[in-house]
Amino acid sequence: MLIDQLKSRIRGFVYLIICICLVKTFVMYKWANGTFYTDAYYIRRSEEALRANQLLSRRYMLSNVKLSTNSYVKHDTIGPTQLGRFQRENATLLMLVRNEELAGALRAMRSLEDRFNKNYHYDWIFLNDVPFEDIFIETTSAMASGITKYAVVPSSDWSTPNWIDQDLYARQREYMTKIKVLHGESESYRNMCRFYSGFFFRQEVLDNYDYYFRVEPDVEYFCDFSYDPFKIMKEQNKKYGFVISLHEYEDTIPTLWEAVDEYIQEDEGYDIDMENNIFDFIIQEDSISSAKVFDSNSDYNLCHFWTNFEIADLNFFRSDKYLRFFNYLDSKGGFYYERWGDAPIHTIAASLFLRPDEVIHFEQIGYKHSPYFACPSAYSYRLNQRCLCDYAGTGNIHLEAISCLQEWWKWGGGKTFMSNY
Ligand SMILES: Nc1nc2c(ncn2[C@@H]2O[C@H](COP(=O)(O)OP(=O)(O)O)[C@@H](O)[C@H]2O)c(=O)[nH]1
Ligand SMILES: [Mg+2]
Repeated sequence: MLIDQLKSRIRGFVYLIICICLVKTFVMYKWANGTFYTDAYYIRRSEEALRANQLLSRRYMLSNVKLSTNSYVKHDTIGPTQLGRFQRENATLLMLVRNEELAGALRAMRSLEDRFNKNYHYDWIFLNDVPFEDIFIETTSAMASGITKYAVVPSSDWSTPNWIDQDLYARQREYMTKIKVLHGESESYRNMCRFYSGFFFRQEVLDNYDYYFRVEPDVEYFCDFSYDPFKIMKEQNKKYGFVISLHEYEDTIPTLWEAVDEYIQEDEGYDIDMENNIFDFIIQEDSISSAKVFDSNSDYNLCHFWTNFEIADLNFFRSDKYLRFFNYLDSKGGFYYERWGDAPIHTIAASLFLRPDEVIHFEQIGYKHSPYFACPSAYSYRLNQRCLCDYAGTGNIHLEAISCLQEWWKWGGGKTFMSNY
């Protein structure tokens, strides 16, 4: 009897040991395979991680909007409530483009759609000097979240006027090629620059719009937009908006300033209000730092807004002031005999006819047009808006001597801080 009891105890003990060993093996196996943790454990850990990173979380930051300490844009115009999905201004996205640039056009569209337009569905307008191919129309329409429109530029807006001396024009192109001016030989590039200087805003397809946003193939927008730039333009009565400003190659505009100077004299203050305009931003006198690196042979310091990004009030370009100015410059033939770009033309016009507060530097928009880019300087903003740019990387225009942002801060619209509002 006693022996039976003893046997049963020993058996029980052995079973217990076996059970302990089995559990231990199971636990060690799970541990070794990383499957030991339970769902509850993971949930707890992720909650901890979430709490620890709340300061960096997008939702948290958006609900406590403080985008940048350096913003020009008023605090109350930014934020999720302003992403009012379908509230649009009377505006369009605009791309002048060639059929063969389709891939780059789609890349640029995708970037702008993902970062901005998917929330607004602004129309896209495509212009070309020849008809668009079906594949172009089909694929860009598919990429757009808004309506797409396509128009061919009339040849009268895209050709040398009959008063241009063709022999002189040919000799000048040859000369510009010889001295290695970028696009020095190109006739189409000159047509494009003249078109963007004096004709794009007169295209019928743009007639019913007030604002436009110029887009070029292969550009990239680095950050989620934190506001609708068209809304800012409208609410703050801005006529012209830029992201990058830099110095122009003087070889492309050797006599431009001479013509501008003549125009200013002839105007005698009729259109140009020297007391209130932004003239100081573009003149050499008293220019600071970087301008000295890019010394100019005229009073023009060569600063211009880089017009491959441009958001503007079309009515500024449609105005008699602007048209008079353009016609005067056009009559000099410099778009063809030299290679005047639309960027210095737009910039000089804005500096002559607008007040500093009518031009806005969109410093929150991350943007790249090779070889330069602009990347918002505030780290918190870059996190918040999921920016894909390397602020310290090569090509950040604001870290390069060629930039004119310092001139803009000092002589143009200045630098306004959020705390100033
Ligand atoms: N349809 C058309 N578009 C052009 C032509 N030349 C330039 N463009 C467009 O005009 C814009 C500026 O031209 P681009 O070559 O990018 O000049 P860059 O930015 O100064 O190097 C881009 O949107 C081009 O697609 C042309 O001959 N025909
Ligand atoms: Mg370009």
